[in-house]
Amino acid sequence: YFAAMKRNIFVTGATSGFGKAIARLFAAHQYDLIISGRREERLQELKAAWEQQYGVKVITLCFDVRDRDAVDKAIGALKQQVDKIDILVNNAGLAAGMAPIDEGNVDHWERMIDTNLKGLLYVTRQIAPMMREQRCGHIFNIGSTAGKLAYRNGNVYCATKFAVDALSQSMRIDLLPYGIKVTAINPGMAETEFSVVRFDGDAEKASKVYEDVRPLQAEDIASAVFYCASLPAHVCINDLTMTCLTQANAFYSIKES
Ligand code: NDP
Ligand code: 8X3
Repeated sequence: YFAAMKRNIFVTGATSGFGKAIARLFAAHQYDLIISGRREERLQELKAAWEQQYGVKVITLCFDVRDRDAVDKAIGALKQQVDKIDILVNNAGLAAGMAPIDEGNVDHWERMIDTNLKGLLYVTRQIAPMMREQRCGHIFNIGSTAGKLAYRNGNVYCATKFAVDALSQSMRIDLLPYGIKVTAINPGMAETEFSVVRFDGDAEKASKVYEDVRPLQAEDIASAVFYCASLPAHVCINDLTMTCLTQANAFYSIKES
């Protein structure tokens, strides 16, 4: 009976950074996991480690969120294995490059729009009807301080996160008649693989982003998500913006003294 009551969480982009920390924290609290990403090896490693360490069930789904058919196929197969999804975390995302608008790389732009925006939509379109059927559920969208205030050379990345902000607001309205919560989590600078990805593997350039600051860590974001997910049924945190102590917003931060 208790096995049937067990809660689960589906985290996209769980092979690294926030997604990995979120999945681990929920596993530690006995949630079954559905974890996704493109790196199959990492998914398998995490599944083996967490099933052993936490005694939870971990389903891995290896797909690219930009590939609509792959999303539909993977989640279609998932629906044969689980009969509910308690929590969805739309986390998979990235920044590619950081250039003024007149010099931007159009391939970078498309990668960000396809991942951060269309990928989030493809996954949500599959999972939201399940939650509607269940008459409950909780969707987290990982936005950013970059989705609240634009910064220099942030242009398209900021635009995708502004769009996520709009989607979180609108999804909440659409889904609240069915008891589904929608929470936007908007972190500021956090040390993950984010900047290494943004600067195409240039570790030195990436580490410069966090020079003289004590950035958020992935575990900080995981704690915030867990807090929001642990509130009573009638309470929803709609929008949570979090930064490290020396950052005020996407535009303004100071050096650690
Ligand atoms: P990481 O690079 O550490 O993690 C990104 C995750 O997204 C990886 O697991 C990656 O998995 C997955 N991912 C990326 N592209 C795709 C894709 N096309 N299909 C499937 N999965 C994909 O970065 P973060 O943890 O920092 O980023 C997570 C989210 O947080 C992003 O949406 C980012 O924009 C946002 N964010 C980050 C901040 C930061 O400063 N770090 C601050 C605010 C928001 P794989 O490569 O295996 O596919
Ligand atoms: C990622 C953090 O500072 O590049 O959303 O906007 S930042």
